[in-house]
Amino acid sequence: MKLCRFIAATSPDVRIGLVPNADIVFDLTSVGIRRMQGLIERADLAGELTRLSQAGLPAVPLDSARLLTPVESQEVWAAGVTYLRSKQARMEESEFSATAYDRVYDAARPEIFFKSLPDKVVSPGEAVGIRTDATWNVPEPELALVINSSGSIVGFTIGNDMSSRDIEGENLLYLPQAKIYTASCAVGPWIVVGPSEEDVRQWSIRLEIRRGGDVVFAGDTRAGQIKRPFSELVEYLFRSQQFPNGAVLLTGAGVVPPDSFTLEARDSVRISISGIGTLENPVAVV
Ligand code: DO4
Ligand code: MG
Repeated sequence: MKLCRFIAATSPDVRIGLVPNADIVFDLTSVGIRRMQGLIERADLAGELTRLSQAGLPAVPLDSARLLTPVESQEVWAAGVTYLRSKQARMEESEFSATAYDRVYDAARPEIFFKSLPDKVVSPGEAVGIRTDATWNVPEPELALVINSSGSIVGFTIGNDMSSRDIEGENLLYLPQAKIYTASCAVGPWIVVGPSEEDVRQWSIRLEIRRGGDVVFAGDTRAGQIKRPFSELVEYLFRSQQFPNGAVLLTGAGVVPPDSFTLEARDSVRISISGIGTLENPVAVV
């Protein structure tokens, strides 16, 4: 079952939707559900969504709905160096920081960093940004965990942790500038509720970058390559920190384009995760 935020063709209001199949979205706003927050906090969320899907609610065709990011009021955080590929790429990118990446991959404490305020998250179809002062920019295709205020994982979505590799590579202390800037984080298209971690680890993650009509990069990995259990990442995120609105945690990138590749304005970034769907965004200079 998939939960989304959307705008219908008939009105500019933001609605909460339930997507039971590839064709339609049930309008939960019709039964007074105007925010996801309350639903996400429910202990019986999957059961409640099943009940709502059988309640005969008004529906609109999915292809007529404009999907918004499912991030409503949660901070977005990100884990790093959770895949061997990420560790290798970053060690190659920076002699200066290589030891730090090598150490954090094996350390008990994971790398976790703040990524975005909810209001700054980019929706499907909106442009993600590349910085004017960066020369080496890449998308990072990441499985995202949707976590409620008690620290329980309630669903999964797709995140793009846009990154400026030349800034990150110059000095690790520049990481916030390489990672946090206008339109540097896209999340969507919806939240998949129900699967277990065991199921999710079977999912494939694909990154495709198009320029003009051509695919200029494509690469794949599996969520099963994430080194740490999801519960470990969430446990560290919630240590000595409260999230009254819940949180979204990107779980790291396992697909990294070759060092010769950098994004250009008007490229299109498509991230597909087999159990979720596709998050697609054009690229713009910000
Ligand atoms: O430490 C650099 C960032 C790591 C990251 O974003 C990732 O591995 O996905
Ligand atoms: Mg990342």
